[in-house]
Amino acid sequence: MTVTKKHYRVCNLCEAMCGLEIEHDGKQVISVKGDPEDPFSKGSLCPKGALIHKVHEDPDRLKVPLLKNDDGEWEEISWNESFDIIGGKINEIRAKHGNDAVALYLGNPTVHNLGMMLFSGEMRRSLKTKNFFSPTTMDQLPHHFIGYHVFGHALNMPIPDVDRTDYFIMFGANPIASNGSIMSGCGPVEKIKSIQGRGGKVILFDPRATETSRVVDEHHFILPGTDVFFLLGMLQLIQKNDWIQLGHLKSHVSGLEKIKNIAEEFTPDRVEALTGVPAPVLLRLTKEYVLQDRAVLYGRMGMSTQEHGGLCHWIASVLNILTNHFDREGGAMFPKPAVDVKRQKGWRLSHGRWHSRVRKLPEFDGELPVSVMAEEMLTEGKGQIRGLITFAGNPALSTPNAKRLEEALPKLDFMVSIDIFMNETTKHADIILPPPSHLEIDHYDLIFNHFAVSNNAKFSPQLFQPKEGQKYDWQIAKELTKRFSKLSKSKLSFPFRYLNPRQLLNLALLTGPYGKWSSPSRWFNGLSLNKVIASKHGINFGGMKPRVPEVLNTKDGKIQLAADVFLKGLEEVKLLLTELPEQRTINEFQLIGRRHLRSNNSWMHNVKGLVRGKNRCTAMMNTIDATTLGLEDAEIIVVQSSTGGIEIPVEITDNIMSGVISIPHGFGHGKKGTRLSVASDPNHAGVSVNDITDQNRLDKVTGNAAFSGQKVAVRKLSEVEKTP
Ligand SMILES: Nc1nc2c(c(=O)[nH]1)N[C@H]1C(S)=C(S)[C@@H](COP(=O)(O)OP(=O)(O)OC[C@H]3O[C@@H](n4cnc5c(=O)[nH]c(N)nc54)[C@H](O)[C@@H]3O)O[C@H]1N2
Ligand SMILES: Nc1nc2c(c(=O)[nH]1)N[C@H]1C(S)=C(S)[C@@H](COP(=O)(O)OP(=O)(O)OC[C@H]3O[C@@H](n4cnc5c(=O)[nH]c(N)nc54)[C@H](O)[C@@H]3O)O[C@H]1N2
Ligand code: SF4
Ligand SMILES: [Mo]
Repeated sequence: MTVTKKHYRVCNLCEAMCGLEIEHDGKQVISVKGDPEDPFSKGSLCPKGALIHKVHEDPDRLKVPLLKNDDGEWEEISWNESFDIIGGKINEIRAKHGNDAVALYLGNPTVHNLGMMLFSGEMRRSLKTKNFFSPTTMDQLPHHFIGYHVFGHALNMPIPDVDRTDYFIMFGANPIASNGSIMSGCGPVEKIKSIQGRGGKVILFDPRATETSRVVDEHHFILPGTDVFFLLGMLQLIQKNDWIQLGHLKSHVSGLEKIKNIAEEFTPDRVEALTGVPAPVLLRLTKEYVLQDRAVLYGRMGMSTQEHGGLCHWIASVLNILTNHFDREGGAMFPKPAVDVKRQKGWRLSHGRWHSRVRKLPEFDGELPVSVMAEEMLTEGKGQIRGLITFAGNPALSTPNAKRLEEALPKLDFMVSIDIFMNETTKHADIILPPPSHLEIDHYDLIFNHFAVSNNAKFSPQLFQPKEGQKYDWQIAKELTKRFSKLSKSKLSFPFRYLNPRQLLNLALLTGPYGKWSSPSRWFNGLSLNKVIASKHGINFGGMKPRVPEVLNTKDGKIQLAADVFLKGLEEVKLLLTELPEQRTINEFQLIGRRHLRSNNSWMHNVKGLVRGKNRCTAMMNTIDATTLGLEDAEIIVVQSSTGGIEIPVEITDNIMSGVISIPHGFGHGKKGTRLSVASDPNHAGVSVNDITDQNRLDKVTGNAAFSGQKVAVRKLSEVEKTP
């Protein structure tokens, strides 16, 4: 008779951090449910978490290192041999061409993995390269930017207190599909319903009527890339009517005078013309927001990855601060995580210490915009990237104009990928090193607890043993670091040389804000790893508490309302507005993205249970536009941009603004050479929208990729085929 057991852990597939209750027999998973006793997630779960074991069981998942031989065929090799080859090849490139000739891309799952979070930084340091990249620069860079320039540290990112707010305005976020981003908290539907249940209101601005628009109180269409004008319109009304109330922040802000008249030209009528949002809506919402005691403005991907992403996040924070909706319950607040990465790492923060070689774009916190990666490989000269390490990333599908990167990857002298699959990126590597699955590792969320709507600590022990001899992500990073360090004449930092992830985590918890060693009064009841492990379902320390001024790391210890980078950026935008808008032709559209609850960026389409049903890789288009173009539903269209074209079925709907089309990212699995079963599934392989996104479209202030609002031309495939 098989004995079934229960295992408790945190799902590390997205930012929500749902507690899982996994029933298993020691070898196989029997069921995955939401853990009702997890004090943070209270039983919530999504289809991805419910199928987390299908990634573990996926026959396509790699388990042994693979080397591409001279004939281009894959051979199994031993772990030690692969570490030595990689060390040799990478150091050879560095010795011959300099440290910058090797680039490192740390992909999205890095931040969802304890071992990688701890050890990838060591590897980064050992490489001493200026060519470091991650999805930060096509994602949340504006959040870090205001963290740094306004509050003094890139991780000082204000989080909306959704559990206690009564008035929640969202720009460009779709939490019902994404489960919340830079707002970790499970169960978005329940959260929205409970705001409504206490008499509150939720408002959403999005060019598409999304899954989230269906549960909020008000959804307003807004033209892509114009959110900043709406926010400036709110600021104009607040300043003109003298609705400013700084509350307890009065003695903690600087720059109030400098921002006094910055929004005066953004009158409601002008804002309506720029954004498509009726002037009365701006007037009413601004008043409601100001009058509500507990209100908050929040923006996510749609507001971050657009040409004015940095300015949007700046003005949104300025608004929350000026209206007494900041550092107070129900407003935007700073979490206090049990492991404070800021304190532990003593991060050196910077902006503009060096610039990319070709386009001269500045680094931020040691990393360059991912949009320059391909050109740094393809442009000859000193400092050209000739070697690449990708760790948990699929940039051949994820990055702007990834087609160009696909051209560049085969030309590299050497490439290594640390990944669980042979996919569109890793197939280009010379060596692939596969770490264990998500159920075979210990986990603690070091990063997303910094964005959590209430403070928590939960440890997830390893459930299953990996294949014998298989190395964990952190061991791979450590082995490679040792080899790269030889050339750099550096060493692993002291604790990383001797301690494993559990020991490092224990140290961080003990010395963290709730830790046993944080003060003598906590000596008997403070936090340690043992205490967290014993709690099984996790410990919740309650909601966010006011943290200003203690949390601020700025030079004068105050909130910087008027940092120069933003003031300058705003002046440039105002200049652009003096140019006459171009007339739109019927074929011209603005492109926006899309996420779906049952997929996860570029890598979970291989789970059959998630991709069941109709093809989700479609171009959504408004019924009126489709009629004008004579299109029928599911007809193939050609979407052409400045960088290329893709063929994709159109999905005709009323749920999108006229003049806008929406295409999801992360598809394009049909490309040859992968070992993914989805590659041969014509219904779900899809096409890659990043074959047509333009790497030159950036948020000027931050350097973040500007996916939203890119101009594209749409034609019927049959018409394009007719044209010689
Ligand atoms: N057009 C467009 N492009 C976008 C976006 C968009 O909205 N529109 N979104 C952007 C955003 S926000 C992000 S975050 C990026 C994501 O882009 P990437 O950083 O490329 O991340 P993923 O696409 O999630 O790919 C993750 C990779 O990690 C592997 N992996 C999964 N788990 C592990 C693990 O535990 N260890 C290791 N070693 N590997 C693992 C997977 O097999 C996969 O290859 O895409 C960006 N690209
Ligand atoms: N199921 C699932 N969950 C995920 C992911 C996933 O791939 N699948 N990815 C994870 C990652 S890496 C991230 S970064 C988060 C992202 O989390 P979210 O930001 O919540 O998710 P998105 O679906 O990207 O939502 C962006 C919304 O912005 C809208 N939008 C586009 N352009 C504009 C604009 O100019 N203005 C306004 N106001 N809106 C605009 C889009 O229509 C879209 O609905 O999700 C995470 N969670
Ligand atoms: S919402 Fe995110 S954390 Fe929760 S189960 Fe789904 S993928 Fe996992
Ligand atoms: Mo992301």
